[in-house]
Amino acid sequence: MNALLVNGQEMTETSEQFDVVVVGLGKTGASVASYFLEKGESVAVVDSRNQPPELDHLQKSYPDVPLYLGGFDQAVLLSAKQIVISPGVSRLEPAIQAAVGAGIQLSSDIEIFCQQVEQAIVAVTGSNGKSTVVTLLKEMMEQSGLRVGLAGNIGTPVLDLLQSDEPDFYVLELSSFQLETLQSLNAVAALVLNISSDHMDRYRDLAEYAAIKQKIYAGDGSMIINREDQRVACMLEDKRNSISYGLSEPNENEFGIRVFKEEKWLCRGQALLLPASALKIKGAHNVSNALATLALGSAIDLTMQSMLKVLQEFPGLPHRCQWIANIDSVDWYNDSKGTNVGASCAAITGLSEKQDLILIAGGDGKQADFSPLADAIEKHVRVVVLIGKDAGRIDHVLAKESQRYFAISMEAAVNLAAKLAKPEEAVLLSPACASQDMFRDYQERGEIFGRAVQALQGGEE
Ligand code: UMA
Ligand code: ADP
Repeated sequence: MNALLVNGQEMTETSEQFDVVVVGLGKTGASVASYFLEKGESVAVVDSRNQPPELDHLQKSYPDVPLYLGGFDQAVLLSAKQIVISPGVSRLEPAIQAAVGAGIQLSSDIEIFCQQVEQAIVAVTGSNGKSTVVTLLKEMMEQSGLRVGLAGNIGTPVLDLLQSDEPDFYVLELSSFQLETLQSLNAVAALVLNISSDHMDRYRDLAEYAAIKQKIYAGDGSMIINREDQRVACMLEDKRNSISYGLSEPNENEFGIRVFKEEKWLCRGQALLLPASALKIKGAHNVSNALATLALGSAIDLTMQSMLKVLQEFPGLPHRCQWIANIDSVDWYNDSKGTNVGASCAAITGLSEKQDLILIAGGDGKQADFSPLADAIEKHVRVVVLIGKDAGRIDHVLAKESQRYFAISMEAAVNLAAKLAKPEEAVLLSPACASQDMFRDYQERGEIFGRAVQALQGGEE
């Protein structure tokens, strides 16, 4: 192949045609490349990064695969019979648009998976709560003796599931990125948990983001509807089976909350199922997640007994409002997965019911409007410690009265919060931002926070 310059960019002149050009060499791209290579198809991989995360892994497993890094090589894209795009890359990238304009088919791992599998799929999306709900559902299904394949945005690329025996159900956590290119999903039960502002660096506005989330309801399966989220409630379609849930009193066959003898109970219609206090996961947002999972589980006929057992035992996932330590009578919570404003507002509201809060927030704000966060801080947070790229943008919208400090690293933020916290207060890391400006991902951010908190105990401050 020879190099060409087109529009000032170096491009490859290629006479070779690839069955599949994979765009992006993260987890998804590596999984897609391996799926097609194992089928004997010719594959090339492009990535805008010079050192994509799965480079070493792919080169070790398939040393002969052609790789085009440091930009989306237009000639290679045009040489594809099919392009399979990773979720982290927008389909509106000019090079992708040019290839689509030239008639090349654009697909995704989720689309390929949905075309291929015959087992029932349960699909969950929403701005927040997805991983909690799909994990709860998987545990409820297993409690009922069913075999489950769980994948998608939660971390396992869907095509990897095809390497194992067929389960009874597939459970897919789908992000808006993964829904963008999806055509063939027909889930037996589907759920949009909620819509709040996220990924505004990729979408025109909230309406476009919501319309993409709505694609999860395609087909004729049961629609699980959060009746208290107006943007979700209006997605309900006539003549479709549906089950609604919310924190209000439920009508017959709906899920909701009733107060009985001064205690809040999770209910179906008139039937009291479980006191909210019996849930290990805390906060109103998690009560809502529990009701959503009951609605999903009942749509696929799980027994109430097995669902309630799991709800009482599930301790929550790491990095989600996770209690990690009590040091000098101050509680420390890791909510590193609070990666948008809605998530952090829910975490702040939930935890402030019990304690005054010091909040550590900031990172890559993805062009979010931080004003709802400023409102939650004004009401429920005593001091804020700001970190990361968009610390200044958060500072800009905070009320004058909100006490705030800046820190240059997570360790500095933790040390500062430890000095500011009073006994019986809690320090909450809930950044309301993506992590990649300072960390590999939200897990690394949460782990570094956890280590800095442990160091306080070791006197290494
Ligand atoms: N990227 C480039 N150039 C490229 C390709 C990617 O700069 O050529 C960047 C993207 O903009 C992004 C990062 O690389 O910032 C990762 O993108 P990717 O598509 O390579 O990601 P994967 O490693 O394949 O992981 C993806 C999901 N990541 C994203 O959607 C950004 C993972 O969700 C998911 O677990 C995985 O597939 C398996 O299905 C993570 C995520 O952050 C948890 N999701 C977003 C969220 O939850 O808010 C949507
Ligand atoms: P997702 O997979 O959608 O990111 P998670 O279950 O991982 O959701 O939770 C991420 C964070 O979102 C939690 O730590 C919490 O701060 C917040 N959150 C969880 N459930 C909800 C909900 N139903 N509504 C609002 N925020 C929520």
